[in-house]
Amino acid sequence: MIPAKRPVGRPRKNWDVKGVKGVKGPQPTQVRVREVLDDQHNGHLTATQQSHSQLTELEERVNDLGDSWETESLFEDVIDDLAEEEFFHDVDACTPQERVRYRRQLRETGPANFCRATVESGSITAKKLLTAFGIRPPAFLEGFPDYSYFGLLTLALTRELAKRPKLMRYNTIDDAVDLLKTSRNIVVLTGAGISTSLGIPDFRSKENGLYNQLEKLGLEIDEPSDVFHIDVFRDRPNVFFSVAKDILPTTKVFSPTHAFIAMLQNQNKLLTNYTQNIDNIEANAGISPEKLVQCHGSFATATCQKCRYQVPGETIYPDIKAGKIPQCVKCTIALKSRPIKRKRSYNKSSSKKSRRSRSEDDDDSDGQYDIPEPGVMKPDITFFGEDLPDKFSQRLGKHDRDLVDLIVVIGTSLKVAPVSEVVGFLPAHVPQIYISREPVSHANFDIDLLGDCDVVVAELCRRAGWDLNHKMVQGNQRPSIKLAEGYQSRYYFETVKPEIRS
Ligand code: CNA
Repeated sequence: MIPAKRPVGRPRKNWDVKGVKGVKGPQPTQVRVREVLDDQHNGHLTATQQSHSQLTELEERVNDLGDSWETESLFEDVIDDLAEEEFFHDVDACTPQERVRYRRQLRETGPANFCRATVESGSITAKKLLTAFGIRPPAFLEGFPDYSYFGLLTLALTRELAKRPKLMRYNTIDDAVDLLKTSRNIVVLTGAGISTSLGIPDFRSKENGLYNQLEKLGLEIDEPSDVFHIDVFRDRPNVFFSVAKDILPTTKVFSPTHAFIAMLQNQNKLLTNYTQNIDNIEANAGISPEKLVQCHGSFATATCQKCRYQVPGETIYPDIKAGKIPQCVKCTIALKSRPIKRKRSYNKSSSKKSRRSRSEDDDDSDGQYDIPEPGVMKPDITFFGEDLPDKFSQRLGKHDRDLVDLIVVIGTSLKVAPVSEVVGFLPAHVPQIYISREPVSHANFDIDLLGDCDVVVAELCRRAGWDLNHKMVQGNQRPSIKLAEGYQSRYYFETVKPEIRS
């Protein structure tokens, strides 16, 4: 069965609990972690005995790494908020070189030997070692003894080992270019970042991302992703329609990155473009429907949530642009011919309706008459909590897995499952290139090309001798490129304005 779309690392929530906007301070899990640690701290063991028994426990835990992923539940809920693929300057952190060394040592020696050689030998604290794996020591553990960090460290090691190991023979930009030139079956996995240069905001970019904008709208939601959750849509479609106009595709243009993918297709190198985007801009660039999997559907069509009547997406664009909830025309016509019935009298027991049944109810609950309402038209995009189209898992598992010879991931934070799991699902020996503004901490790519994807793909094409003919790419464009400190396969690209010759 295809798993439903969900934000990575977030458990399904109880939607009946209403969130409080902008809640700050320790979350329930963090408070629980602190309680557990307080209990341990105030217990009968002396600090030395405690530390010794905890070290043995750490060794046991790491020997057990395969099973611990599911069971380290206390820290599991907080680890996503602590994991950042950047260096910490405000805490005692490992240097970039130490990070690379520790990560390699973990893979080469195995987790038990690794713990013996590091925390157990006293050469480094668990607190500092966390930073080698991109985990910021959490504020709620501050002041506790070092063994308090063991649970988190175990999870950090588990996460690291669960990642696909990097292929050490691919490191440079020219390696990336050679891979593009020699590969015949490229899987390109794209996200919202490939459309931001066209003015369509992504979700998570700090300044312009949609999630950042939501705070200003004052919506009653727990988390920004709730705007796109099917349960919230069924209950309060206005939440989605209050932001839908911002991601509505209104343009027939496409970005240089879309043009790059179309170019790979025209060179018979594109196996499949898995896009998480719903803007359908791939069509504008000429990417063929046979080569395209719109993992999260698109605005191209819309369906009535009551009678399942489907219309071309553009039919409901005027309502979306006006911030209105589009209603089904078929239901409207059918309902006009139905007689209006008088309601049953109020009955306490029948007032306890489920959330679901309330949302589908026809009743005008304030009035005396049963006034039926037409269904809400939902664009056929996959909301959180909904299954992905069958084509996603069928093409991936039954077709692409055996054929793919290069994976290129562009403009996605890889924070939405199950698409985020594609890179781990495809064979680990197939080279992987990541192109986006920021690195990710939960996957290991062979080469990271960081910066504006339009700039990166233009440079790759220039080096490959391919003509990426697009008006947003200047012929004499040359980015400035820097190797990231401590890495041999991570590059930062910065746009350099082309020289204007008089
Ligand atoms: P995301 O989590 O917002 O990640 C986007 C990533 O792209 C971030 O890491 C950005 O740093 C990066 N990025 C942004 N602009 C650029 C750029 N110009 N060059 C390089 N990198 C850039 O979005 P994801 O796609 O990872 O998440 C999947 C969601 C987003 C899907 O469910 C989509 O439906 C949804 N979405 C789609 C669109 C669209 O169709 N255009 C827009 C907004 C959201």
